[in-house]
Amino acid sequence: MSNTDVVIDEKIKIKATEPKRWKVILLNDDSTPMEFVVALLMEIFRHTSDSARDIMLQIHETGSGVAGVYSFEIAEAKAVEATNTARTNGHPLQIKLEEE
Ligand code: TYC
Repeated sequence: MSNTDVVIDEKIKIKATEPKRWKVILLNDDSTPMEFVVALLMEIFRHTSDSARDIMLQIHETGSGVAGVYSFEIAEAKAVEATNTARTNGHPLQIKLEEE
């Protein structure tokens, strides 16, 4: 081996883990309109109309649902964008992030 070859330490290789993923969770409330939540899930979280409707109904019936799973930075940006859109339209929609 020449003195310019790179040796990857096996211990470092094993310790390198996948980056953590974060769930963006929408919570139910009594006044955010169903159609607004469906539109938000389609526009910000890139769902189809069918999957957006399914998730919205799950939130409505169980209290919460996962809009998507992302790196922390993307999850935070989408949560902020969705919250701002909700507030701009006068809706109380609550969103939280949870580690997967
Ligand atoms: N429960 C709301 C209604 O009956 C609909 C709703 C769904 C609100 C999902 C928030 O994250 C939510 N209009």
